[in-house]
Amino acid sequence: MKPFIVGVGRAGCRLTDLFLKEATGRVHAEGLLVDTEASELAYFSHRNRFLLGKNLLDGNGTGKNVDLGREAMEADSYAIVENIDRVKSSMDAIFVISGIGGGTGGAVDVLIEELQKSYVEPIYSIGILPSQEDPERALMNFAQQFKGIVSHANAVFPVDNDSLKRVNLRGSYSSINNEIARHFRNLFEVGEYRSREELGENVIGSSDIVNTLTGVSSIGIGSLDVSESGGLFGRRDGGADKPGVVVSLTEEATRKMLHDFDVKTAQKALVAVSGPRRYLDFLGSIPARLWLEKHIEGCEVRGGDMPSPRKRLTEVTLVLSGIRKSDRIRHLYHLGKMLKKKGGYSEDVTEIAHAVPGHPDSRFPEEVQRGLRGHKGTGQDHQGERGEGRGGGHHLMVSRME
Ligand SMILES: Nc1nc2c(ncn2[C@@H]2O[C@H](COP(=O)(O)OP(=O)(O)OP(=O)(O)O)[C@@H](O)[C@H]2O)c(=O)[nH]1
Ligand SMILES: [Mg+2]
Repeated sequence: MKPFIVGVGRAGCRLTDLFLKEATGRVHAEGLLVDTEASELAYFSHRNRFLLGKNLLDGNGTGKNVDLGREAMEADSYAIVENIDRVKSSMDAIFVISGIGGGTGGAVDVLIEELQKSYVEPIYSIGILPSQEDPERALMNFAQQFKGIVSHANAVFPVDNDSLKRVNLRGSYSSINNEIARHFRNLFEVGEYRSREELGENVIGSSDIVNTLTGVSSIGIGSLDVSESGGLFGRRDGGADKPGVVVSLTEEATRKMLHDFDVKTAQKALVAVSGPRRYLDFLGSIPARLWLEKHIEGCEVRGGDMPSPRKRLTEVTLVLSGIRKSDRIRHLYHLGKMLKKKGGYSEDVTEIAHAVPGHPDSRFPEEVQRGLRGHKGTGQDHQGERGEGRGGGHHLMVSRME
């Protein structure tokens, strides 16, 4: 798939820069960096940069104020379209990447709406969820903006910094970004073939991705290093058969998604099995597809094989889409709404520390704290009402977040 990537705000620009700098191998990414802060933009050498809200904010950023971010976006979103037209060659989809808790990154709903008017290609959002280490303002921005982003985009990939970080958030940004890039690179490789030897038995292309993606979505990877001693059969399952390994890697992928949600509530799936050809026998992705059909509610499961002669890994890249239930997102959303109702917010780090789950003086009810820690829910409450908007039924989860 040929993506055009628009990075908005600090998180969005850093991630997009990664994709553009390392657009090697099968992936051909083009993109544009957009920020309200001139000093942040100056950090990148990439020439496709756009200073958002120049007249309104004078290059000084929004100070985490998403209403200002939206105002700047309303004034400039058409100029962003003109910039995209100037630099793009061919693309299958546009990916807008941003931190939803940011004053700038949270304002992407306005941009996505404009992009929908200007392009026939689908518009996807990769949205960083607020972390327990972010200021309260990030949660409030998230609660204000998430629904709008989901309703305007063809699909949204929430990414949970808290589940990807190592020790503390600030020290982990770069490793988290590499991890996010690794997942989306595997997705962008789908349908990009440089030679006959990269064509699998079951071929999938970017139209399969487009037909799969709807509503809240996620990606996970299960991988096995086949260059290690023992190879495919030696390490994981003793004498297991190849279909068994593909199934166990698929299962692993469901446990390593970019945010935590109830896997069985997904409506659609796409699975790509890649690796050295000798490890992709004629069944390829078929066992993964059969396994997924049994483990998710929906029955639309697509799959294909992508032989990669140069890869050391056999990988199962799994996309789940039309997700109906994520306790994690629901808790973040409620927490943000609650803070907003309480009125005002605090930038004082000692106050914020008290809001951190587990802190003895934490001001949040136990139920909310559990959500912040990223615990799985009780598994009750699977029923949702039908949501409005693009894509129809897959907005269930969001429509319940009142
Ligand atoms: N994964 C990841 N997250 C980041 C990175 N930088 C910031 N974030 C997170 O993204 C969210 C938004 O922060 P920023 O990107 O700094 O905000 P912004 O979009 O520039 O908006 P402003 O408030 O106007 O500065 C927060 O939840 C941050 O923790 C990054 O490099 N990687
Ligand atoms: Mg910023």
